[in-house]
Amino acid sequence: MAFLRGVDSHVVIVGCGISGIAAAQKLTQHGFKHVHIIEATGRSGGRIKTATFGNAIVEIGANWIHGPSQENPVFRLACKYGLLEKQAMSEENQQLDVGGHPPFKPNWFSSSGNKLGPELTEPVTELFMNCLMKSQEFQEAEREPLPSVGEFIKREIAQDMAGWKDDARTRKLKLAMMSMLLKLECSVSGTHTMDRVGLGAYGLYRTLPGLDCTFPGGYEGLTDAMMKELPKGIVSYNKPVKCIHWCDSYSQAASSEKTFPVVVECENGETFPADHVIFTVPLGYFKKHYDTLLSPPLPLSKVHSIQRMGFGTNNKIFLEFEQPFWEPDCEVIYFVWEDESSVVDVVPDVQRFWMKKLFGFTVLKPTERYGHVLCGWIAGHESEYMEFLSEAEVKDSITQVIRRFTGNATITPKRIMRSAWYHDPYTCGSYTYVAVGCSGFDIDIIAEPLPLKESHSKPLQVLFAGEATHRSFFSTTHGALLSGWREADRLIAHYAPSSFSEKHSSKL
Ligand code: 6YU
Repeated sequence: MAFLRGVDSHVVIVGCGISGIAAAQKLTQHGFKHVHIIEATGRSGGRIKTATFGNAIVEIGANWIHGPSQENPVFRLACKYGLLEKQAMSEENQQLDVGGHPPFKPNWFSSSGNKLGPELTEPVTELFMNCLMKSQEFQEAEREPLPSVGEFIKREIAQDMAGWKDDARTRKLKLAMMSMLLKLECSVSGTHTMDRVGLGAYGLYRTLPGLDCTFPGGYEGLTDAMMKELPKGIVSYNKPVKCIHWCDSYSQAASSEKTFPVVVECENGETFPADHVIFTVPLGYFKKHYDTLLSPPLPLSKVHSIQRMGFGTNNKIFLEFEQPFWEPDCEVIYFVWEDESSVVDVVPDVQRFWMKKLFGFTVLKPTERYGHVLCGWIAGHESEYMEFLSEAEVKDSITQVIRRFTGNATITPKRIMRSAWYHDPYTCGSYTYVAVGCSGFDIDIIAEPLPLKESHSKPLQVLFAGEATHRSFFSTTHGALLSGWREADRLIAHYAPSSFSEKHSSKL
């Protein structure tokens, strides 16, 4: 039988986000001739999604390059395509190491309409950041003292409080500030509450040096530039995949010249035969559809890891104003609810008080480019509930909150727009976190190709990429990109002469 050379094999990639595009890029550059991407929606980019808001360009999905320095492939590509500003590419910017928390200049407001000064906010922030850093230290430890990051931080704060000399009012206010910082972490981790984020595995996520930067022309410029390097017509759009039939389970016409081990079936009945499929759908979508997406079904080990891993919601609310109510150098605005006198990151009555989960806003800079535009951040079930409301209802609630916190009853946003990632049918949330009870092995198991190693069937039929499959950069664009390259490399290595000779040496 003639040896099927890699370049002649048929590869179908499901999903045209950055991981799918990256896999296609690497395979086509390597000479693979039959690579095809099938995408459920009418566009490329997935969770990299840029939109216009008035005269401004805003990001509905990914916002920053986290850690823009040489080890970050998104940064390298963005530089190659000329998509970044000089300052972001400077050596100085690349060398700054801020451990994933850029030191944005804050303005703090409280629910009684007061501004909070640095004498109060700085020690609270410092204590909170110390607790957060300590939370990352248990990855190598034999045991974790508590199951979740949320419980650990709350315990650390309670222990520190024993030494506080403040009066009762200040003490209460400090705890309310801690609650706000915990809600901020819910947005960072993309979770409903930090009580769901596993303490033992929290240190798995690796930050890179470089002060986070944005794309002045929009993040989508990156995926657009990558798409331009792919052969024309490589993507079939508006074709949601219904099922991947692997293990020769789909009967193919006897007249076909060649039979394929895998057949990708779309919702519209169309089928795409393949030697290999690279599956890149978001973990949120996978959690919802894993029982019907593959036939034969996924092995139980994979199902359990998919169920165990976390995938939550983090949404943005953009607001435009005639005039700023923040200081000119302000980069982030924090809202502290003074009635939260114990450290909490969930809202008891979501329908009435969902807006209390919004920790605050980042200020879109520079003003000459954006005007006076804020981006509000809200995570969790409160964020999912917000998606059910009309934009007018969201605008009304947020306007009331801003008026209360600033003490200015006339402030009215000109324009509003919000994301709705939970109800996006092909994402079902925002990004991955390592939940309580999970470890890096769950990520490895999700990433393991089918058939599993112990099986004797033809290898590498279904491969898995996407941000959720990257052990240290899950939840990021660079994690997604690297996962796409990883799976392309796996196929390339599979057909490489050395692996060919190794596999066949016993027969020679
Ligand atoms: C980053 C950032 N950022 C904010 C918000 C979001 C995300 N991320 P894709 O989903 O792109 O592609 C899959 C495709 O599959 C898609 O096109 C689907 O339509 C398609 N599909 C699905 N089902 C299908 C079917 N049945 N058939 C066919 N096709 C199908 N990342 O680097 N910087 O600032 C942010 C942010 C609101 C929603 C982000 C950020 C995450 C990235 O956007 C995301 O990882 C990648 O784009 C995913 O690419 P992909 O190809 O895998 O999937 C300590 C510790 C804590 C750990 N966390 C640290 C925090 C870091 C995360 N950061 C944050 C947040 C922001 C602000």
